[in-house]
Amino acid sequence: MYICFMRIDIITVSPGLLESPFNHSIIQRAKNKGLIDIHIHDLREYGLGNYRQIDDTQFGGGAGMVLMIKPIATCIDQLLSERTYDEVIYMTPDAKTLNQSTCNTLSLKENILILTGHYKGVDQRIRDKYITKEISIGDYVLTGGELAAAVLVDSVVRLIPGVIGDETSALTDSFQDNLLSPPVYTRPSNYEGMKVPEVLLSGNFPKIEEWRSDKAYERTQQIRPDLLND
Ligand code: 6GU
Repeated sequence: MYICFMRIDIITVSPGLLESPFNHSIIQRAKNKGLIDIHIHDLREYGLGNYRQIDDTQFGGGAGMVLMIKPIATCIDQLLSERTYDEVIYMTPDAKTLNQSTCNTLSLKENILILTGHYKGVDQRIRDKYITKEISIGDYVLTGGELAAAVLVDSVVRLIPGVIGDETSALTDSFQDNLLSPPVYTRPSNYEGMKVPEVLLSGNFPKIEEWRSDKAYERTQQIRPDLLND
């Protein structure tokens, strides 16, 4: 039995965007196994007045709506009154980029709260008061933080023991050693004259390891030389 258990709460204005990623494949299986527990909170339910208002125009002028303090604060305060969170994360393009090292660290946490933004983002005071970590998933802009949150959750959850079938596979991923993965092959060993490298068929495992490590280094040198300098 695995003793590991992680609870993830996500605050969003578009719960529907998170349905599919968390209800299929490996993440769903992790939920069914009781390894993780994901709770989605619809910010609209904390909206103000009859129209359940959650956003407003920004002070100082400019296009785009900003998510207001009150609905988010009410939602976060309620969650904080129920349990302690190891991290309160805000998904936003104006943050440090997610990498494997951050995923590894987060996979060891028990309770994580994720806030996703929309429109122009959230009132800065929410970030100042509640957020312990801000994460972007890359140097491009998405319509909202939901898909980024799905990426974050997927990359973290798969590292929890028991989530992926093959215990060692998460540790031999690309990036775990700052190297890209070497090429992989399966049957047939000869496809229309395109042959699998001989060494992989040799059964000589030290040689195979050496070949893989050489190829990983070669590939990294070619495609992501920046990783070798980190
Ligand atoms: Cl976390 N949010 C949005 N809206 N766009 C992004 C992002 C996050 N990361 C990269 N682009």
